[in-house]
Amino acid sequence: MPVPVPEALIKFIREGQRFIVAGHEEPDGDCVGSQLAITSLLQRLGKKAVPVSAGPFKRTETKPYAPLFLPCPAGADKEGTRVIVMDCSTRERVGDLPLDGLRSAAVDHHASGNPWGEIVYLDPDAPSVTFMAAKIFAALGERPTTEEAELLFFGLCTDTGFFRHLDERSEETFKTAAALVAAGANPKKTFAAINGGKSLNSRILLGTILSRARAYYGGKLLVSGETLEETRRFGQESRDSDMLYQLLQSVEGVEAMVILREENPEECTVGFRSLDRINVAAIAEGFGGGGHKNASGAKVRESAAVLEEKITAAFAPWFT
Ligand SMILES: [Mn+2]
Repeated sequence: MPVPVPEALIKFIREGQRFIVAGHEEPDGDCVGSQLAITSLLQRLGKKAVPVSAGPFKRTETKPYAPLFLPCPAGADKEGTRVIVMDCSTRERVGDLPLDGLRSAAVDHHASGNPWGEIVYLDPDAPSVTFMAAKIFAALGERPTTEEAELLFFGLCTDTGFFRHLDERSEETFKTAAALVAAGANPKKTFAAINGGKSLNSRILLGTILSRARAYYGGKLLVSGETLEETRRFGQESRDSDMLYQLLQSVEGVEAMVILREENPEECTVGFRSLDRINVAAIAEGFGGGGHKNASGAKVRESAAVLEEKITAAFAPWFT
């Protein structure tokens, strides 16, 4: 069962007059959708609300929303301003925004981390924060407008991989999806917004990364990566890891996947995915990261070659 919206959060929203709605840096569709839908709701309730983001808006589907966000809170008057932080597992992930010292509430669904806020609405089983935001709408007795429903649906589809990551325990998620469609969200349009509009170079990059995939543990673990040189050549525009994981997870017998991206010669960001039983959040935590059971990440000061050895070794207990 979903975690109920805390009474304290409803009170926090009802009693506040000015809000800053924050999210994590490098926002994804769930972050953008939940921030903008909650901002819109607060404004409809007669409150002042602004969405802020440290950016950058790297993903194709989030770019159109970038101009709606402020880089930092407007005005110097912080007295009485409250912060709601969406989809963000730690204070660090909010990025370099001057929000400390303000009363704050966090809405998050990450299994690991330490959400920042005096009120924490945490539901690690929630498919997305937009799903939780839809619960906040309901708890306030509000039905989403068409635009708000589109934003919430956009986030729900992003985090569930358009419902591909859901299992038989997801009746609530589909009920929420149905309610959002009833309120005007258009699945076909959302699918195109999330999956279309990519550059040809980004597709060539996908092929390049795929062509180098290495199999471990008899093919149960697949590892590949993106070099600095490739980032320079193909750019970061319209990168989409979701498609990369989708292609890798369609390989027969695979149980987990790892993508290593060189940020510089001594540092990599690592993405972990698993199909089912393997808890990649626990593995990511071993490298200073975190996330969800089936999807997690870490940033590690280590060369890609050394890191690949260490990471593949960390999977050993799952395959023996
Ligand atoms: Mn999310």
